[in-house]
Amino acid sequence: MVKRLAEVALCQALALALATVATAQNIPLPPLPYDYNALEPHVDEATMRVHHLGHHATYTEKLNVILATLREDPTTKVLAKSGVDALIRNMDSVPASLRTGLRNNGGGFVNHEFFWSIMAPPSNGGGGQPTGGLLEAMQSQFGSFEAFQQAFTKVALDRFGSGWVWLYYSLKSQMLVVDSTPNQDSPMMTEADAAPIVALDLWEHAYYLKHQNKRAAYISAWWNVVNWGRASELFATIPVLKSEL
Ligand code: MN3
Repeated sequence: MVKRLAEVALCQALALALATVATAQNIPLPPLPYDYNALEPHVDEATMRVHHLGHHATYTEKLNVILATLREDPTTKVLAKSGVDALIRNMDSVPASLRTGLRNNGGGFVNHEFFWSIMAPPSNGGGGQPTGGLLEAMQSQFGSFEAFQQAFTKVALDRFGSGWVWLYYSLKSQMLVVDSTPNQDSPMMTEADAAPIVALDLWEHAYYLKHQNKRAAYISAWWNVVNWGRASELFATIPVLKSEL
């Protein structure tokens, strides 16, 4: 009996140790770079809380299950270490059985982390317009910043159902691109060296509490919190990316 109890205790200790190792390897939910109410009144606190603690947390949890599955197999173990961005940019490297899960949950993980990073409170850099090279590229390609905003808004309104609208730089065509993707897809999934500059979540969970079905009102409010300083910095790093190709 004593021996049996010792065995049970040992098993429990081993299970706990294994669970601790697995948990230690888990990617945590990336924190918001500001308070939940920081984007008020343009993006409301209730939406930010459920969006981050509900939706983004769920994508993160499900991504961790996929990464744990990759780690279990010696032939795919190395992939789990390559970083989520690298996996998204190279979906074909992942076993077909895990690809849909990675597309949805890896996409959801990186898209939301990026989305939080390109917003800022109006009192701390949100709104206005870009500067430097990004503004010049917009003027050259779209005619003006306002014309870019109109093009971006149109693509956002035309996306049927859930998805994202993006401004990204295509290293392949050496141009800024405005386009939308369905679900949690990213331009990086179809163009491995696409460099996202800004993105807007078009899922109803991103605006329904405040704007109900009025996507146009959500987009219009969102311009007040776009972190153009960050977007301009991202654009400025592109020549560095180019030289690394
Ligand atoms: Mn979302």
